[in-house]
Amino acid sequence: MTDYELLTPETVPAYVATRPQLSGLVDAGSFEAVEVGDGNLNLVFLGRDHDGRGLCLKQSLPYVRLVGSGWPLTPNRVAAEARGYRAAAEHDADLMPACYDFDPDRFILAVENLQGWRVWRDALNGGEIHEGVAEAMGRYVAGLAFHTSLFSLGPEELKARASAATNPELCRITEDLVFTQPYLTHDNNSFTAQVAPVVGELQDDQALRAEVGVLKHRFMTAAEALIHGDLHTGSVMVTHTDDGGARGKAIDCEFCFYGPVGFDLGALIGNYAIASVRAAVMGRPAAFRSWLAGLPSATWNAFVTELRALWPERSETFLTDGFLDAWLGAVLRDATGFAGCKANRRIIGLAKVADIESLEGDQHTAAATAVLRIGRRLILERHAVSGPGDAERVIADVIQEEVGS
Ligand code: SR1
Ligand code: MG
Repeated sequence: MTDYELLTPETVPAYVATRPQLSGLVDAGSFEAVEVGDGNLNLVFLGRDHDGRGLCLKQSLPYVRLVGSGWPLTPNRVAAEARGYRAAAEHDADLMPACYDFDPDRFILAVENLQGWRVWRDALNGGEIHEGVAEAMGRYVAGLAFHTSLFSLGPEELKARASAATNPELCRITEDLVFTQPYLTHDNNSFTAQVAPVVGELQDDQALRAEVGVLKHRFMTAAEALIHGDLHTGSVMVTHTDDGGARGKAIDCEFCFYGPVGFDLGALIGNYAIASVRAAVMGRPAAFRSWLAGLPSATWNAFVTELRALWPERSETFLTDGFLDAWLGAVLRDATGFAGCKANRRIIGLAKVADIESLEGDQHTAAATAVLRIGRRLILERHAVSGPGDAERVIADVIQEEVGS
């Protein structure tokens, strides 16, 4: 039971008719919607009117959809998501869908219906190349990092924004599912008997535990900028363009809060690693695998290029070019470690990914083992990285060792 009305495909048209921001965009009378939510948390409706004009409505349930009403969760997370959309629209409207409406009473967000676009994870799992999307995500992270941080905001404004953007319930999910539970025996964990010895090694490794603690502490205390907070490849939509290129947009920013900038980059890199492992195990064509192998550099280099381009516009001029170099080094080390944590959690903890779960038998064991070995090395070796190529080498080396190609 909820104390607000949940949408159904049948009630969406009447709802659209009551919202002035939406009834001007589509014809509510002919609007038809279907529920397509396949994520872990929310209801998602995609619909179109008789002229093909579309909308996407996302409504928060008062609990975690993946688990059910036994795990209550604030539906007001949709307010965090609205904040994330607004922040992106202020500086680069092209890297997220347009956001049309936010209903704080029924916890509904209305955004652009990306008709014909696909979830990037599904495209990667299908062996599809979308050129330029990894770069677009690097620019997206850089834009947020620059425009919502001390680089652009005065000290009072920065603190006011960080304080308004606290998102404790969603952060707690990440703290537990990404940083804590995978390294302990926990009811939320699940893995096959074949993978259990590798999980055991990870959970017994005290050096690793200390480093994961350092990363968890950074996640919980480093309020550098507004970050997306859950920027895995399932939070990116992709499409091909008529000229043979591709586009990408970030979605699903309900986990956003003021955190370490490297966390979003790490989420991407960790999921690129998972995609690379899957591609190796499945024996995908060399061209696809080599494109995948270069995604960490593609995202990182685009992030750095965009940030350096914005840097002369910074308002905090006490921060020198030397500071920027030092900060980028720290972000790279954070991103590498967070990538490892994001990889490990998808094998050990709650909320797995189709990349690995759709594999069976020996393929599944080889892939899960490789992801965990990559995750461990990225966490432990992050202090020595000097560029994204170091993470790429770890991923390639482990794939060679565990998959043999
Ligand atoms: C209980 S929520 C599980 C996961 O879904 C979201 O996409 C986040 O990744 C979260 O950790
Ligand atoms: Mg999500």
